[in-house]
Amino acid sequence: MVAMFNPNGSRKWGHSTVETVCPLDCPDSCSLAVTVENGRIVKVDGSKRQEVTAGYICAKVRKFPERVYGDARLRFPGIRKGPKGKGSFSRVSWDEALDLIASRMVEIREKWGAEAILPFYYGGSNGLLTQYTTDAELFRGFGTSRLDRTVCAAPTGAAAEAMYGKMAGVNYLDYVHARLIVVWGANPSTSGIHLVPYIQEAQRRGATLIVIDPRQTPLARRADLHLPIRPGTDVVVALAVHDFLFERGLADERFLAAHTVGSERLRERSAEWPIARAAAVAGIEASALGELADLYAASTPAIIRCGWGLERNRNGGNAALAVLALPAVAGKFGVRGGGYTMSNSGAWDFRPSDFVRAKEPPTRLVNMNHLGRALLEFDAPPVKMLFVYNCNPAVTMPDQNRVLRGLERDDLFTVVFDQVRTDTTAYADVVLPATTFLEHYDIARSYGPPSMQLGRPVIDAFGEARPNSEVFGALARRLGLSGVPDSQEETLLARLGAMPERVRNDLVERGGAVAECGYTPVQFVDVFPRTADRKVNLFPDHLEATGRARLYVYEGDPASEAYPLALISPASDKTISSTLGELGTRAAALTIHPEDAAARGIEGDDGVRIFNDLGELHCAVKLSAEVRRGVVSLPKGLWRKSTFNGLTSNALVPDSLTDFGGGACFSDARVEVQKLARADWAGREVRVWIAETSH
Ligand SMILES: Nc1nc2c(c(=O)[nH]1)N[C@H]1C(S)=C(S)[C@@H](COP(=O)(O)OP(=O)(O)OC[C@H]3O[C@@H](n4cnc5c(=O)[nH]c(N)nc54)[C@H](O)[C@@H]3O)O[C@H]1N2
Ligand SMILES: Nc1nc2c(c(=O)[nH]1)N[C@H]1C(S)=C(S)[C@@H](COP(=O)(O)OP(=O)(O)OC[C@H]3O[C@@H](n4cnc5c(=O)[nH]c(N)nc54)[C@H](O)[C@@H]3O)O[C@H]1N2
Ligand code: SF4
Ligand SMILES: [Mo]
Repeated sequence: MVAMFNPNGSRKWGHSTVETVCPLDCPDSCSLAVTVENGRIVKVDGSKRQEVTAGYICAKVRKFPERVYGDARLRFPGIRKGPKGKGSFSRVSWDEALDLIASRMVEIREKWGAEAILPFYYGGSNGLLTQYTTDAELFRGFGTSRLDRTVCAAPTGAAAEAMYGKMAGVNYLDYVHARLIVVWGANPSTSGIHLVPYIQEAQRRGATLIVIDPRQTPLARRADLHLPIRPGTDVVVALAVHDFLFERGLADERFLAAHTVGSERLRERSAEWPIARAAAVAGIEASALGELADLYAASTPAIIRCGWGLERNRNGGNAALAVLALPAVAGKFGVRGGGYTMSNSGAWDFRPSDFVRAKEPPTRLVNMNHLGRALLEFDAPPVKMLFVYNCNPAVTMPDQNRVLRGLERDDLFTVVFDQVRTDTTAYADVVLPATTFLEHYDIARSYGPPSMQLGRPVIDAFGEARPNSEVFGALARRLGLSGVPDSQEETLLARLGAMPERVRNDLVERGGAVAECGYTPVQFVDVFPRTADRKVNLFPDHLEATGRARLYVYEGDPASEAYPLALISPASDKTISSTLGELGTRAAALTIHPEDAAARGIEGDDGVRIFNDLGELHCAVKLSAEVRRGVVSLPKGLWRKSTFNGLTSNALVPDSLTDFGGGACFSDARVEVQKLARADWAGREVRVWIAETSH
């Protein structure tokens, strides 16, 4: 039956081009054309099936065959044979590996209770079949601890949910109609490349472009106005625009009365932030902030592309609220090319977790940003088994040193299920090989331009790799949980069966084509808030109860005299989070403003030591005014091999949480930087890390 989805797949001989989709954690969800020759992938490229993809994709995924067939790929299940962290394994069969995991799960449940097992997963593969299917049936059915998946989009998601009920955002296609585009804490030139041509076309048609980012991103260079604010100050910048709108009588009182609640309380809080005060806190010229307010008030259609850069700090939830409130207060909805774009993943009429049959048990909920604490400090019960999939927490979670100390625990049984050998698999007791999206079925739901597409295997599974759905299904069967499918085809059919009929038909009848692709809703014409009263909640005070936040209140900057520099870690064009980092061949460099470097006697060919009370990191340095003074930047997604001493920026990131939403505070790392004596980085460590990168 499933063959119908896969007319060309896994062909052993001959040449074919198969249509599928990229499910990586990127907003674009490109439609792909994959060329296969004699059962081997020879080319991955964009297809035109999805309008926004328009036949081109990023360089990362064009290189994906190097990952599929690369040296780092896991071929077989393995059991640890050396110390934790070393990553050496003896090959075992799937049956041996799964029997061992199942028997450990039973033993742990008997001795400590099932809550001593912690599943740990995130967006490695963002599809609807690679998570919330048999994995959820297994872990819910067994009664393990639950994971609060907060590492990304937690504060922005909480804000968008509370304020708008995650109303659908503006499609990329509609950006050409805007007269003003504000790119706020987003860097689409790297992190969602298909938006860029629409912004450029709007500019050709005369639109004004404003970028709000501590770095001079490629779009900031082409913008009419760039506000290089200090990280974590977005909330006061947005409140100053609100204050300007309210005080000058430029707020859209008719819209506020008809479609919102809470504007008076927002107005009170924004009154604290006149432009001069906000500009001083944000470290920008008051005139530039005034210009933002003026232009935003005066331009229609005006659109805000809100990214995730603004959420990754202690003020991140309030920043998202204050930014998303702007189109409501300024009356920017109701026209094509006006409104906002945030994540669209919540814009569908269902949530993936709705499809899980097993009820969610009321077990311990662990905030994933506290992984290190969970492993080292939790008792009642302690974490005795960690089951990692779709995630690389040894490098991607806050407070890396604490995470690594936790992973080193001898009495912790760690399973890591991944496609390649990563910094996390090095700590596994059992390692399991996963298929890539070119070897299994998936359903990719975009969080950028609204689309849903069927992904299908274009080659046979590499080595003994297996899809998530089958592995968790097989474990469920061993543990006596009934009714859990253990083939990916069954999982696919069950998911399709649970989808709204229109979406299912699009996916199936058009041979796995695109549902909703050309859907270009105008906010407040075609789509409305999905809050209980259908209004925009400008002061969702229930959020105050869920975090430590007071709404629209700025919590200050964590900088100190000892650690004055803000370290940020924006997305890089080499990796998607840490995925594809195995192909990296260059040592990472810290970008620092030339004046900050000069003040510390640092020159371009030096090594640097970046440090705070949590740890220190040694790496190369790049002097550039693309970061503002007081801010330093290292790429997101680094592997341990990328730096001289085997740590990533997360070694300097506190595991404190955002004002609400429980999010990660990656941009709250405050550090000092010193020149590294050459002798320090000409040592053995350097050779090891650099040598490993040069395959
Ligand atoms: N190539 C590539 N693409 C990706 C990813 C990747 O790793 N690589 N990751 C994917 C994922 S998981 C996500 S969540 C998205 C993220 O997509 P984006 O939000 O676009 O990416 P980021 O790089 O996290 O942050 C965007 C910008 O915010 C800036 N920034 C940092 N701190 C602040 C701040 O406090 N305020 C403001 N205004 N700006 C700030 C950074 O300098 C950066 O340029 O991208 C996805 N796409
Ligand atoms: N310093 C700093 N750290 C950050 C961020 C930052 O801005 N700064 N950004 C954060 C953000 S936005 C995010 S989203 C997180 C992401 O962090 P993670 O969730 O850890 O994502 P990845 O690093 O991409 O790791 C995903 C892993 O899943 C594996 N995988 C992919 N598909 C499958 C599959 O089908 N089955 C199995 N079993 N495995 C699979 C991949 O091979 C990869 O190793 O990182 C966060 N970390
Ligand atoms: S990572 Fe993003 S841009 Fe690259 S192919 Fe996938 S969806 Fe497209
Ligand atoms: Mo993310």
